[in-house]
Amino acid sequence: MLRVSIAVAEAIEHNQPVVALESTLISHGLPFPQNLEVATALEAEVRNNGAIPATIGVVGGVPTVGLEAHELERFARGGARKLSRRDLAAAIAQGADGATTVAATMSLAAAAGITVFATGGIGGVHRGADRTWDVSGDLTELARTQVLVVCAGAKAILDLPATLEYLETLGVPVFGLGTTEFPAFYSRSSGLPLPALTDPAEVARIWLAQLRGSAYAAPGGMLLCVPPPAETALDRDYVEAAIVRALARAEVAAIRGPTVTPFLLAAMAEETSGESIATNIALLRNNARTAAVVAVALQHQQ
Ligand code: PSU
Ligand code: MN
Repeated sequence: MLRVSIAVAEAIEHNQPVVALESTLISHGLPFPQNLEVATALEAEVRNNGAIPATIGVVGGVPTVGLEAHELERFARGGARKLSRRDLAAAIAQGADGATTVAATMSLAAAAGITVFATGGIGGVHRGADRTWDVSGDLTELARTQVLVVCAGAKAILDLPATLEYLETLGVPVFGLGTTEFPAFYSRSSGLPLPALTDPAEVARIWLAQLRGSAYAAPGGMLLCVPPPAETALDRDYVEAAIVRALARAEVAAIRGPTVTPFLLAAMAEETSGESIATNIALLRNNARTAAVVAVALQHQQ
């Protein structure tokens, strides 16, 4: 069973632009109460740019597309599991609250008929993955599920060149909007080149071609990378030094599996005296705005 809120169901039925939003960044990516403010702000950004927001999560075992305000608060206060695709079945069967990652959000968005989704940074290939095999399920989901993901690249705590290589192997198209480089989440540049687009209408045209071509040539999703806003973006060398310290802490604490990303995000906040959180929030808002603009352009072309 999939519960779709009335507002979202009506928008889908009337072919209005809808933007999916994830809930892991609320429950496991940012501290309370900023996370609740952000959850509400992202929905407002989507609305103010002409689309309907659909924040996705599993509420008491029910996969839900379009969380209500009191549910956003419940997720922000903590206690929800972190659900990637493989965790959905257990959360449903056990009646649990679960915050969905990019992978799980994509699969529920697609099930509801939503094809545009905004997040912060996707999961990817972790540094040291040649030892740990830690590669986010977000990448495999992008290969099989038809959702356009708008992000600020992959989180900089990851191995960015390896993440791009992996996306190429999986056949996932990756573009920069207003940039010729893969953004590094907290910083605007990574030195890794991307094909650049400048116009959201062009993004929509390419995404539509991928959607329509899925039957014969191009199944799966697409990644649109938007650099973090210049005002809050952090210097690359400064971020890199903080990442090295955060990774060392994760190593000492022997963090493994799904807790790695939340641990590193919290450690980054400490290592940058909270600056990483301000950047994270600014880029999330920017991505929500961009996704709404693309969703509107997509609707005009359909
Ligand atoms: N982007 C953010 N904050 C987050 C995440 C992304 O700005 O907390 C989450 C996303 O939900 C992403 C997840 O799917 O981290 C990746 O986790 P993992 O590496 O364990 O797959
Ligand atoms: Mn992982």
